[in-house]
Amino acid sequence: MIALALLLSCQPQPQPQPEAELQPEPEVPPVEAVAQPPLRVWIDADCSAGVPKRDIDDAVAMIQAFNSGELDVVGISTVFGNAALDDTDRLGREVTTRFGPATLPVHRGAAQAAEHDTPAVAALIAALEREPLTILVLGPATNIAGVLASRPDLAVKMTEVIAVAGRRPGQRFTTGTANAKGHRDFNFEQDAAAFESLLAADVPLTLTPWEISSEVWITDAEIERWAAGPAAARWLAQAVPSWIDLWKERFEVPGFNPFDTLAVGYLTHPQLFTCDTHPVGIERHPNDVTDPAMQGDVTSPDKPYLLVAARLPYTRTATYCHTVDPSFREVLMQRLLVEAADPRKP
Ligand SMILES: [Ca+2]
Repeated sequence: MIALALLLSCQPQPQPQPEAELQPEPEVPPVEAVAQPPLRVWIDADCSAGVPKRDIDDAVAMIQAFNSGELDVVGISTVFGNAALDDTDRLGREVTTRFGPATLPVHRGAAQAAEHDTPAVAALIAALEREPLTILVLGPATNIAGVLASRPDLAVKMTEVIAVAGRRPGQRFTTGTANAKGHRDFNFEQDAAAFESLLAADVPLTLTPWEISSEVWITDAEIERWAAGPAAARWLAQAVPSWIDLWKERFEVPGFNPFDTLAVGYLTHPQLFTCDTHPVGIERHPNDVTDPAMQGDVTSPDKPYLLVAARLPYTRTATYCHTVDPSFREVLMQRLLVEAADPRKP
């Protein structure tokens, strides 16, 4: 500051000019907003839309991503989870072929936990060798763990991994008043070792867990708008009935939480998300299963939990997104109801 003051004091003072010599001020062209280039992302998904009573959210999230100009989806990999791999692979291809970019490749991944020798792992390795990528993990993290197992050096090419998993210590995933039994942390529990390797690799990890998606509801009113919308939304509307019926019957709620769409929304509309970065770790605690139909294995006295909290004793951290602005549902709807950006698509 002192140097600047000295410099100014040494500048010659401007002399007053005769009025006739004054030139009109040149017009300053308006500053145009510079659009960010789209974020290059890889989507790993367990798409089960249309399989009776199985989740539709992967398909919703994929279409949401395809219709988001903020994102450039460069690859899709499929993984077991919401349904068997034969179904998730077939449906991942169908959604991509119908509604994704024309040349977007789909790669078959793991059929079970710890299966790493797959075309999906090879393709993701090749993609990361070419460029850094943001990775959306919408199912079990098995395929990503496969990359890290054979090519740990590629962790630095993972710009950010966004996974649909995690919880606060002691938190139960309950829906409605009829569901005291709660859900399991499905993606995490399908392959806890995969998440262990994600934590060990120290890739930037963001979680859009059950807590945040439980704030967003897709009800009959939204599905009626899908049914009257463009081809992708109509396809979702014909696939969703048995899924929403399951929620109505089982949990006595009028709709369902579109889990995986929060991961995509975190990338496209971060201003709507409230997230905190806290220590993250995997701990074994008593099994919270009370209903095997809802929560899986009842035989083990304990099970692993992916936990995030300020008070946990870990140096490894993750960004945990817990609150989303209520406007997110309409943001999501607009992404599903927009006409396909690719004119080659219906
Ligand atoms: Ca999923």
